[in-house]
Amino acid sequence: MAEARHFATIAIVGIPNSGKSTLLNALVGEKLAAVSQTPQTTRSKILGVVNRGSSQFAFMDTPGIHQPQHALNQRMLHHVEMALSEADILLWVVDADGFLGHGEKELAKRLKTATQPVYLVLNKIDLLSKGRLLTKIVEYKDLMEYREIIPVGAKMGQNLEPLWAILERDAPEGEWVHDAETFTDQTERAMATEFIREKVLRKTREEVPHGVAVVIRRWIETGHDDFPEDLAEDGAYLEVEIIVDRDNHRKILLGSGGAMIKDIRQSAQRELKKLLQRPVRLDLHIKVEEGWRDRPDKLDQMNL
Ligand SMILES: Nc1nc2c(ncn2[C@@H]2O[C@H](COP(=O)(O)OP(=O)(O)OP(=O)(O)O)[C@@H](O)[C@H]2O)c(=O)[nH]1
Ligand SMILES: [Mg+2]
Repeated sequence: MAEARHFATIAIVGIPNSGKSTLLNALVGEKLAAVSQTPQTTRSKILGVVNRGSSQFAFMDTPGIHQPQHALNQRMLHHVEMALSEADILLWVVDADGFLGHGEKELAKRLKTATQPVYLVLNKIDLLSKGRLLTKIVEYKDLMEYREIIPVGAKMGQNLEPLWAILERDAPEGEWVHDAETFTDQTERAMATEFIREKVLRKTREEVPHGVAVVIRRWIETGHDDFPEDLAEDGAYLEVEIIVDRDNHRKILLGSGGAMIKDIRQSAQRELKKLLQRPVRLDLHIKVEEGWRDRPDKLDQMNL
């Protein structure tokens, strides 16, 4: 008789910057989600599928939970709620090197009301000693009950095997939902958009990253009238708008003599070449759209 199949939907939740997207990428073994040190990097729900033996795991990376200040943030939190309601297993990712603050305490209150088991993932173990890690475990144990507590270092892929072993042990019996080749629900276009925004976030600070959105206006392949003559035939030419909230943010993004936007363009182009595995030419335009984060029509257009 064939071995029984197992299937689990797993929500990856936590406050901003704890390393949720880094963990998703590490578990899937592909870069699916943008990663940066700016809180609120992830704005939607990102699926990553992994098959191991008889088990299929559907991980959902989610935006970091925070106080919503704009319609955009409310939509971000809606993605988290969706993931929390769909999942069989909740992975609560915390920055073990960080301070256990108000955000974590509020989240613990929310997770206590969940019907699913909560697995505490203490991330960034590369940054702290064994002694401090033990102190952290004690602090978090005070907040609520966990099915398991698993220390990992998502960035360097440390200690992921024990996490896999636990997930394989606990995945409920059930048919696979995704076919064996599927590893994400993200289109190349969606990933390209996110990776361009990631480059902007990595190079800007404070208020600028939060007010930035990226929209691919045109994606042109060979044969089109506007396809650049000097681009290799298998290349892709992308006309991209970087939307900012204020005119002074536009100036910051441009940088002196256009140095900043040039830098962003070059690093985004490199990243997209890796993603698409062919030559890419990016054309970036900065556009000011004041208050876009509170405009439902804009958010709809951006699939947020
Ligand atoms: N040292 C170290 N840094 C890590 C580790 N995991 C993630 N980081 C860093 O933490 C920062 C935040 O990582 P993300 O994966 O973007 O965090 P996130 O939880 O998805 O953040 P939001 O999308 O904003 O909610 C990045 O600078 C990562 O490189 C880790 O294991 N060790
Ligand atoms: Mg993220």
